[in-house]
Amino acid sequence: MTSMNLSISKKIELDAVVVGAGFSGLYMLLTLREAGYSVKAFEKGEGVGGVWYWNRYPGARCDTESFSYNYTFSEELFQEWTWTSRYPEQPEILAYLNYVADKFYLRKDIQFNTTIQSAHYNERTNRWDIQTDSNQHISAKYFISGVGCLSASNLPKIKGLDDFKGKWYHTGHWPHEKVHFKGKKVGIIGTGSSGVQSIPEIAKEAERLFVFQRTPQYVAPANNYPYTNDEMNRLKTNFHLLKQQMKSTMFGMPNDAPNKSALDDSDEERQKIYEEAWKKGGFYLATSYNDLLVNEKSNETIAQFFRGKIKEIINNPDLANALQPNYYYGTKRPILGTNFYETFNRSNVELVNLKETPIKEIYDQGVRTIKEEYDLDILVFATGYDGMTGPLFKIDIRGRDGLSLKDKWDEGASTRTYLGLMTAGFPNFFMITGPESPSVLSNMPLCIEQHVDWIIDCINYLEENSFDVIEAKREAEDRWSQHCREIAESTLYTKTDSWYTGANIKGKPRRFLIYLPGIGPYRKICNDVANNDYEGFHLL
Ligand code: N01
Repeated sequence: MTSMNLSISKKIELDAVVVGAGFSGLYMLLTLREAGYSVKAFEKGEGVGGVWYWNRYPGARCDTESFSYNYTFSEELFQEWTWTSRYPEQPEILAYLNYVADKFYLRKDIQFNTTIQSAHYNERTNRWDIQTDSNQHISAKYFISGVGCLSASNLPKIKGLDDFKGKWYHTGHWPHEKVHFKGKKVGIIGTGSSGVQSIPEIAKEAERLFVFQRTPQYVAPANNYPYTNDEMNRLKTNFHLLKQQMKSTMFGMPNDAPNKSALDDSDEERQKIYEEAWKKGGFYLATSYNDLLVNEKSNETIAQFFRGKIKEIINNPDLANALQPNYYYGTKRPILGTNFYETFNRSNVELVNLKETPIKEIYDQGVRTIKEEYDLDILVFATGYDGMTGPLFKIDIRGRDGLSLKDKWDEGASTRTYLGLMTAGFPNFFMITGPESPSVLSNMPLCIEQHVDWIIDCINYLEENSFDVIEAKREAEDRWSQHCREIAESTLYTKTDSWYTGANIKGKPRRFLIYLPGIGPYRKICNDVANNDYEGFHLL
């Protein structure tokens, strides 16, 4: 192992560099340090938190239930932390991650306000040469990405934004100070998870709110509520059981979808199940049956259920029609909301249907569609992210022969990884929740823990057996990528334009980059690979 040398020159020698101080970076840093390696995490923000540091928009909260949206590696930590409600708000998650950073003394090994600009593999030394924006040069044996899947924001190139005289914000880079909407005319573009959460909150304050909607969405009620002490105590008492259940399911939640098709039930039975799930709120609707995402007819049953609910909630029939979704339910990320549809009944809220009247441009006073001008004081972009590969491409990562990750993955639709953990030609470079891992379709903290545990075991194995290098074999990654693709193509996911497929980013190769069977089955595959002397990897 090498020792840290921060003071003598700008060249720092480390065993490992971790990018980011969100859920991934914090836990990776902790495990590496506890195993005795010299390691430093580099974080662009001023504090820990990753996406939860940046996403401070009104209404921002997680839609995974609190008790499962946390680390499970430490029972002590689980017992110490008390969540206040079913879905944690952004400030509460940020407070949790700060608590974790303090509890495990992580800050001393994190350099904040620092962006990793490049990481180049040096074939002569078998190490990564890493450069930061504060002109530091670091040499590390292991380069580990904890950049997350949704940290590269997508600001659509709409003509005229520079001319806009009002203020504009992207939900993914919200200011730290409160944005005041009172008395303001506000426009918001986008009705994905971020838009759906912020629209009702902004509407409560703004004088007028114009919602620019391109695709109507299926929004299930979150049904948030405060936890009682009894409920929290019950969850804490059941820590081991919960952890065991979460580790084995597809989504990393304590319960899975029942082994039943939506078409097995009569219309009445199905309606009853959907009604109950709607009342419970959360992802219960999405997991009502096991074939909603593979069978068009089953999917249509739940799509119709949503359309009926929207008609019940919305007072104006034309408006209800404009809010009717018509893509396959669940093939864009299922959305949970609180009073989302109800907000359109407010007199200060207007839906602008971009399917009928697309945005032409932004002008100095607001947004111009092909039909009308909307004068605005504030414009909010809830327009999402260049998912999965976007955050990695922000760093100039180069492997063998100087090949950049971007060039390797961008040519055609050729993003290829082995297990979503590594990619051929980039030795000792690990990705936490990388493309082609279960990531965003399973419970993220749980996926992160699984990846980090696998990576630390792998590094220990390499060190104990005096290997300099681990690298994915090309045939192994070809097989894995094809396996991921075949599974995706047997579902309805690939039939819809979404950030899952990269279709939201102009010019991005269309490719579904998530391992669909989920974290439970994936964990077993990764363990088998490791137990089989890291089958599919070169160890040199
Ligand atoms: O982004 P999105 P998001 N003109 O890509 C529209 C996670 N997350 O930030 O559907 C007009 O989902 C776009 O329209 P369309 C979660 O995984 C979680 O909301 O492409 N509209 C869409 O309506 C989520 O899936 C939480 O037609 C344009 C919206 O912008 C992911 O982050 C909270 C446009 C983008 O929706 C991303 O969610 C927040 C244009 N040029 C986020 N470009 C929770 O845990 C884009 N749009 C609750």
